[in-house]
Amino acid sequence: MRRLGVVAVLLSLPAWAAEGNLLAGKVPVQVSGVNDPQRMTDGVASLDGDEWRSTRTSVIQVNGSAIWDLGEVKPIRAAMLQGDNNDDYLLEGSPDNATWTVLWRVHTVSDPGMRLRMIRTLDGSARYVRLTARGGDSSYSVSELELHSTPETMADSKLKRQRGRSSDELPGVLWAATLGAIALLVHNKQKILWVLGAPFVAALVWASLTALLDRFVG
Ligand SMILES: [Ca+2]
Repeated sequence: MRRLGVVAVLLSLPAWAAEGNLLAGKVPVQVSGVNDPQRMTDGVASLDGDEWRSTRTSVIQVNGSAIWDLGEVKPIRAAMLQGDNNDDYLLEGSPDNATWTVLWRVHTVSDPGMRLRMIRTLDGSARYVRLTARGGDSSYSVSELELHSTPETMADSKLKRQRGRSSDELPGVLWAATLGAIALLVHNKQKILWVLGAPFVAALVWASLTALLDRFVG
């Protein structure tokens, strides 16, 4: 019985952690020119000041957009967005995915890298929410976006932050190099190659495993 209680608490943790965030865990219903849009609503932001293009960020192309469906028209009173510092982001709302009004013009900030912007004085409502980017240096990315119907549920301190890696391609390259090195050693049965190559292969295996863990754990 006690074990069941623990399981129930664990199962309720994601909802509890995302309390009040209308976008928590939602994926967009429409995406154009936006890479990895799920990263904007997975509950994990970049470290403040982290680089704009990383495994924590969703890169938005010029004229790119993402649209989320909240299921029904809901009041939107507060929002926060962590994005590249020197660009403007635009959040618009719609009752029908056809007519749009501006909910929040997200301003630039002077400190470099991924930076959090928050607002608690919004007075809009929407079923559909659209995010686009403009201005700045045309290098747009967002790591997390939250919308709240009441300002009280939104808090900077509740937002989890983790450093992103600069590239998704590195693990693939590492695994290819590791498998290639192992195949070479197996194929060449000369002892000297094993002696010289073993530390290299061990280092590659270690780098590949840590890159894999980094991808799935953090
Ligand atoms: Ca995120």
